[in-house]
Amino acid sequence: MGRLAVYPGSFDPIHFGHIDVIERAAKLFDTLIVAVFVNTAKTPLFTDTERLELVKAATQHVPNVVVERSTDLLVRYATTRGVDAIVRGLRAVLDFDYEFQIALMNKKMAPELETIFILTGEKYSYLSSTLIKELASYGADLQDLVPRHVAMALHEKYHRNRG
Ligand code: COD
Repeated sequence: MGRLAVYPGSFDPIHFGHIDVIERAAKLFDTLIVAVFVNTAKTPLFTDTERLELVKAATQHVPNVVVERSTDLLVRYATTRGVDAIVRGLRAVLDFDYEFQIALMNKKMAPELETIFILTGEKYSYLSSTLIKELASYGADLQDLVPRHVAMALHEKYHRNRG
């Protein structure tokens, strides 16, 4: 069946930093599932259906990527799907504490499941969905940060009722 990995996230919305991790992780596995999950610590701007569609459109150029959505616990989802590894991206030291904590908790719950960290592409290290949403709310130019369809979806969310 080949090696299967899952790259889980909120993807609210997906940006070039995520896409870079996806393209690189897809080279390491036979199939990479990009899974849109619920992060209970965050209130999303986009619904899960919207996030799923934005991720699908942003990854259609990578042939061995499939996009799914789940409201389950990550390790339960991964175990049910027969996943070999969880892929996470690391931007900076700032990400490390959070990622380390999640990885250890997941390891405790499913010891056979490995977490693999992919370092951010240098030119994307400053990118975060949070920052992008803030910029979008001010109508800033997003062309170096997100694909065009994501920029349009952001514009629609923040500026629908204004001229
Ligand atoms: N460069 C590289 N990587 C990046 C960049 C960038 N510029 N920006 C973000 N990333 C990485 C993040 O570090 C992360 O690894 C991944 O991309 C996705 O990021 P986000 O922000 O979209 O997703 P998160 O961190 O909100 O995802 C958290 C989950 C949804 C995976 C988590 O909450 C989860 O597993 N939820 C399911 C329920 C569950 O199992 N909870 C228990 C967890 S112990």
